[in-house]
Amino acid sequence: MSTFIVNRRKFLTLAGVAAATVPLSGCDAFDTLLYGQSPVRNFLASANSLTYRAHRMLIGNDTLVPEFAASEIRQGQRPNGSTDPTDADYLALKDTSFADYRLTVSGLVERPVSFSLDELRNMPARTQITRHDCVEGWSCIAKWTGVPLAHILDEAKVKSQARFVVFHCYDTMNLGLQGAVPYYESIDLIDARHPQTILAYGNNDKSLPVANGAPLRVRVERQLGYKMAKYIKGIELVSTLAPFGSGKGGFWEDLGYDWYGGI
Ligand SMILES: Nc1nc2c(c(=O)[nH]1)N[C@H]1C(S)=C(S)[C@@H](COP(=O)(O)O)O[C@H]1N2
Ligand SMILES: [Mo]
Repeated sequence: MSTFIVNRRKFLTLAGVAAATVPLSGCDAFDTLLYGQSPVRNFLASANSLTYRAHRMLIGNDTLVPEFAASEIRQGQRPNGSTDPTDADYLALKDTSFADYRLTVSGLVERPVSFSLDELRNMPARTQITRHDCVEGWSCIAKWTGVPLAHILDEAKVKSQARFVVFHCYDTMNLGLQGAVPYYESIDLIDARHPQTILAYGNNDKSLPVANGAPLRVRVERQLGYKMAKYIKGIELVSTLAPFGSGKGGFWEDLGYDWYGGI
């Protein structure tokens, strides 16, 4: 379990404290803002869906983000969030260099499947040098190699009712009184099928380091860093995000971030 550094942003400190103290403190300003039906919360929610719709209208579904030259990579990908999960199932896989790893594909698919790392590496691959933008205010240019998520979705044959891809991760985050909750994320099928959306097993010409999400992490290049789940255990095709976490579509979304982190 990775210790959740609650002070990563003032906003999140407040979210974390609110989450842990709701039953004790009743309702303070931040509880209301983040968890209640406040006008501010509703406005933020509608701004999120407005951003989503504006993006989807203004930017073509397959519009690519800029890619960079190798000379523009100045450093290794800066690790952030969980960087060394200590969850037992993850440690067991790491012990054998992920030889027994299998990516599972489940949910609304005709053909539930799972793939070993070798199988993933033998699929059509894409390499791209892109810029990662974290909400904390830093960016990093790095090279990523992986299999297009669209290819995996085609292998599994997505059912027509599916609307989102949920990424289940190995690492759990310690949220104080709430206990350990697994990191998870979700994207819609437009981002999932975008040509630059890959399940990456390579970073800067090496296999993906543990600090950056080994053995497999997603790159969703038109979104902010927190959308790009690391330590992926499996992906699930779903029609609603309600059953997962607190129902907002991701670990950080459940703490108040926008589900649509479009950039
Ligand atoms: N499973 C998992 N995925 C995660 C995180 C995490 O803590 N756990 N942190 C997110 C955040 S906020 C960022 S900025 C990126 C960091 O990726 P990096 O370590 O390769 O820079 O991973 C994202 N995906
Ligand atoms: Mo981030």
